[in-house]
Amino acid sequence: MAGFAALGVAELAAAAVRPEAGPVTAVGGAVIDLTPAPVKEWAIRTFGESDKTVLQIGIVLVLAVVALLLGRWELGRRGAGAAGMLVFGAVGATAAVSRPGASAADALPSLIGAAAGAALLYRLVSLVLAAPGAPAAARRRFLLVAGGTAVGAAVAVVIGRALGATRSRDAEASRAAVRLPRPEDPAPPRPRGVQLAVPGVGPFITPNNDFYRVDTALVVPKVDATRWRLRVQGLGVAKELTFTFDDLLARPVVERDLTLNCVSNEVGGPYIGTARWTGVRLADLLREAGVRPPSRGGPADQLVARSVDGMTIGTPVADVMDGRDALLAFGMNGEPLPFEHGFPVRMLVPGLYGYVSACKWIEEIELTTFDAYDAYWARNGWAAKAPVKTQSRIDTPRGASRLRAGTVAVAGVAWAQRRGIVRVEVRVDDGPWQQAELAASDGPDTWRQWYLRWSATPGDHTLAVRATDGSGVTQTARRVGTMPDGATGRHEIRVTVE
Ligand SMILES: Nc1nc2c(c(=O)[nH]1)N[C@H]1C(S)=C(S)[C@@H](COP(=O)(O)O)O[C@H]1N2
Ligand SMILES: [Mo]
Repeated sequence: MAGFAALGVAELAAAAVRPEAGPVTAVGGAVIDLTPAPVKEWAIRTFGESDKTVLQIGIVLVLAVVALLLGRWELGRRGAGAAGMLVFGAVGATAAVSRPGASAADALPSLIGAAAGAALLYRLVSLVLAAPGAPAAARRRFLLVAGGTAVGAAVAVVIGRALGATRSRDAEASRAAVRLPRPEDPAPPRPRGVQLAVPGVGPFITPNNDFYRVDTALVVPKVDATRWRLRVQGLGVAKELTFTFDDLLARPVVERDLTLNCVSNEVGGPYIGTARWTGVRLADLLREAGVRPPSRGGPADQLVARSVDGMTIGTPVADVMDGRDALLAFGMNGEPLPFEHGFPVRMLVPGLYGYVSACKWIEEIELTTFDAYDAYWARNGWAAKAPVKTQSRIDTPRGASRLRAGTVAVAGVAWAQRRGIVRVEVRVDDGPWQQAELAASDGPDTWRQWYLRWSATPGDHTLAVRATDGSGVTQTARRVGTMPDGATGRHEIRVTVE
């Protein structure tokens, strides 16, 4: 009860400081950053996009066990459990002040919560020790105080979370006020027929609500666009620049369809999507700051993007400045960026996995070298450079499904951003590779749908797919895991035909 109350009071206090300062969020963030890469990989693989919820439930369960132990301790030795509670408060406070963007005030929620919890633990144990053999009145008093504590803690959590939500009002208002400018350089017209009329094949453009989300943020950063700034500085920057959100909107605006995918996506996995992005050219902005790519004598070969939540993402300067559509994006499918996807501004570089290109909630760009600096994921065992690997996925039929014999539409997507897809082939069991029909191409930077009419015969069958990219390279059959620079191997599914 006392442990629960400590958390409730801490949540309430966090609402007054900032949501990230709550002990569960702060410790969770620290756990994410300190977890070895293979364990992180396992968590993403096992829990998918629920990984953060699972982590927070795990932390609360661990705290519950700790609280039980502290309670037993307090029963044996007065003051010992309460002191232990204060020690745990100090752990939470330490985690909170060491989070990105934290101030000393971030320690307060954990400390105040622990103090309240310690006092309650002491008081409740006094009542317990008085209760056995004592008159019914003493027992009733204990139950009353304990029950009151539980209700009070629950109310504190609810009020704390609700108050925390009101703190993001300015950010929400600033997003609601955004009018996306008309692009000076609109996306090339999307050919008819990029989208197949085959049930089970996802939409060519992924709606914002269905777009995968991968990040380390336990609390989605809510940034007020009117107060947002982007700084450009570092090695080889002749003129340091700072941009406001309005500065960006006033620049020549471009719009592009781009496919974004995550290096943690396993073969056949869901962490990929395509959107129509609106933004400004990153290379132009760098040129204004005097940045030259290494090929033209620039001293910096790495661009490090920093976000408001302390993420660092390292991207080759050469890739950003080689003429591809590297963007600072503020629009996604005709809307201002959703908060989950980086409002107000994120980076996007076609051809690179998200962890080396797609910094969300960006606030700083620093020019440096790969030798001098390891960004977040590189420190965690991932490759510092990671171009997207040519891949393909079967979306229909679903693996392990039962089908009727006869004509079956086998279909899915293939992608090789920057190179494009020129061929997709499907193999049934040990048969020959059969060339699939390709949907129209929207360009080299987006995925491409494909399908094959298969005359399915009764029995168990294995279907495999492989894609060939615009450089003539067919995706490898060699299976490697997602670490350190993206999975390879063919997507294969097994189906039963009746
Ligand atoms: N600030 C921040 N930006 C980030 C990340 C993050 O954890 N924090 N994750 C990156 C990774 S690994 C990917 S794959 C993409 C995912 O972008 P999405 O969530 O909009 O799909 O964001 C990238 N940008
Ligand atoms: Mo990712």
